[in-house]
Amino acid sequence: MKRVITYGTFDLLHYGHINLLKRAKEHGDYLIVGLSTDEFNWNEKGKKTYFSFEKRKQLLEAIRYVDLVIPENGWDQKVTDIQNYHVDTFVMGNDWEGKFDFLANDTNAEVIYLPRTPEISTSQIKQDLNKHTK
Ligand code: C2G
Repeated sequence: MKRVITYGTFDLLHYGHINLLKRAKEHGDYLIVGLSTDEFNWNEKGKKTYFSFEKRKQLLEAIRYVDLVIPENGWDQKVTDIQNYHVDTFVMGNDWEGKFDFLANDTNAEVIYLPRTPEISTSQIKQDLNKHTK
């Protein structure tokens, strides 16, 4: 069984995320998602999520491509996650291009960056919603 892992906040969940998860799953048979906790988002990414970790986890677990959701508590857990979950392939959107190449040296995992879905982002959604409200 080929195991794939990816990480993110996934808030607000949109089709760009789904496109990423779909393509990540195509690289194996089992997809693990490291979901950023509320504390990690706030303390490390400066992001206040709209949905709590539990709600974002519920959403991700409902996606057909996702097999397991684990908490992402910090930047430094990827090596141990890859080892503990016997991951073969690490996937991220190419806005992270190059940032995680070290994982290929520190683990046996292949590192793959996939093109983002260009026209959609959570900030774009928020901007559009603000425009359309009176
Ligand atoms: N993504 C995408 N297309 C978009 C938006 C996002 O392909 N239009 C991808 C991102 O490239 C990322 C994943 O969807 O691979 C999750 O995006 P975010 O929730 O924004 O993740 P991020 O905050 O970048 O956190 O340790 C890694 C971090 O947790 C990644």
